[in-house]
Amino acid sequence: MFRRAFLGTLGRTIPGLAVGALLPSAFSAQQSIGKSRLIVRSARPEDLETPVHLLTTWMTPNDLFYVRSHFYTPSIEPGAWRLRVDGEVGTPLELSLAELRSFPSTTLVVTLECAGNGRAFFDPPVAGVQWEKGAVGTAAWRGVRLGEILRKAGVQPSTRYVWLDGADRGIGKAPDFIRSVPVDKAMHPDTLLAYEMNGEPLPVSHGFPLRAIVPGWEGAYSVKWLTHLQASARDHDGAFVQAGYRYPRRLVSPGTVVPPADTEPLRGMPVKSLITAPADHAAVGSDVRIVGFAWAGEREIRRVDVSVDAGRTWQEAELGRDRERYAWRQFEYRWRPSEAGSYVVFSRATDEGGRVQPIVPAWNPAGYLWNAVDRVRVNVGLTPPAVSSPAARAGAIDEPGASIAETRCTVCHDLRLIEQQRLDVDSWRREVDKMIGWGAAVGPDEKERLVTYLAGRYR
Ligand code: HEC
Ligand SMILES: Nc1nc2c(c(=O)[nH]1)N[C@H]1C(S)=C(S)[C@@H](COP(=O)(O)O)O[C@H]1N2
Ligand SMILES: [Mo]
Repeated sequence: MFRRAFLGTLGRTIPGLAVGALLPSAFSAQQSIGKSRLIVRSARPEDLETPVHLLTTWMTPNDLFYVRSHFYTPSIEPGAWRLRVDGEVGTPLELSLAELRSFPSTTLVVTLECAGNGRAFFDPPVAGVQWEKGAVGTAAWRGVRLGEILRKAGVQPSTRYVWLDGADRGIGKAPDFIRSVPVDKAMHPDTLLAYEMNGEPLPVSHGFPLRAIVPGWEGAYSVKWLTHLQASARDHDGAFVQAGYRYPRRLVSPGTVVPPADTEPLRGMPVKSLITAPADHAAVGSDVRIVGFAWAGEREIRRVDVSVDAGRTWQEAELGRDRERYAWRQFEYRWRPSEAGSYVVFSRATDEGGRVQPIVPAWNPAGYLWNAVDRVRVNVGLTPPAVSSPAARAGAIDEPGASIAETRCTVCHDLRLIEQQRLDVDSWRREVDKMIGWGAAVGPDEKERLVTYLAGRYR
């Protein structure tokens, strides 16, 4: 039946007071120890995905929780760390960790999901970390209400947004990661400044010593390594507010380049479900537990339906007892197949507002909010043919092109960030231009050769 994790046994202890003394490299090495079962989309910066078959409990242990960091993980000395609160406030504040911990605390179980979770499934492919299904997890976050700190600072009625900034800095000339939360959501009693995750101090990868938790909204609102809150009468004008985390206002043809003016910021999250067992291509017997999770941002899950015949008929799954407003709900459907064969199993969630998962999610240029009806193929009493791994990518391996990529493109990050993309020439040219803008030293004579090489090799 449904299994629940015990708070006390989750994750690993992070020696919060000692970490500040370590060098940044030692830091990341220490972090990856506990995360060894995750899929490395990039080691530097750290983008780690949870294999979905490991999501067996309602609460995700810290060492299995996905990590999404745009830039290098900052090293913070907790004794010297302060949170600045200023802008449209009567009394600017500078709070130490001890001062923050002296406010009344609140604990909420919240599912956090990256807006780009499922990006790998969009067609045509889009640039970005190629997350499959596991950039999502659920934890108990303990901290102080953001609204309480803002009130303490005497937040002014002129405030319409609260800007959140963390200690990480853009690599090269890449812009700083700053996010802007509309004041109603910032003042909502469920929006937290969290210093604990599943009963432990925040792990470094998850934002030690303090992060925002903006429940029911895509993960990028939950800014890690917080150092600065600024109340403002206007929205922030940085790239992570005006260009990133935005969605086309209208349905666009796949492949369209959409100017920022035709987009709006992502706010809540769509309805979604995920089958965690059986695994895709698993061999199963005659009594199968089909289990997974369903979530819908700020909304509750009303039901989950499962199909074991590729969508011809649907049966309602049982929902787990563990429930919290912003947390996913486990589902289970007991299936007793009577005939051997290869079956396609679907899960489809419906939320309290009647929203249902689509078969085909809307394509969008950044590959956000993938929420298709989930599916796995399973084999009942058959020995399936070995699934051949995708053929090595075709395309000329142009040696000079490869050496340009080696020398120019791995200065700031893992080559994996490049190898996982599947882009055409125009999309690769846009990526290379973006990287040149951020400081990649690609000579004018090198650029087209590099673009041709990348588009031939990684498409
Ligand atoms: C000055 C530092 C720097 C250099 C040099 C650099 N990149 Fe990047 N690149 C970044 C950063 C920072 C990210 C991660 C951004 C994020 O996660 O939001 C990134 C991410 C990427 C991604 C993932 C998609 C995306 O846009 O986030 C691709 C693809 C990529 N780089 C390609 C390249 C190529 C090709 C080169 C060589 C021409 C290159 N990079 C050189 C800084 C750099
Ligand atoms: N300072 C900072 N906060 C950040 C990020 C970041 O790169 N820098 N990534 C955001 C994104 S895109 C997501 S999905 C979540 C991921 O949180 P996690 O790494 O704890 O899973 O953190 C958000 N907070
Ligand atoms: Mo994200």
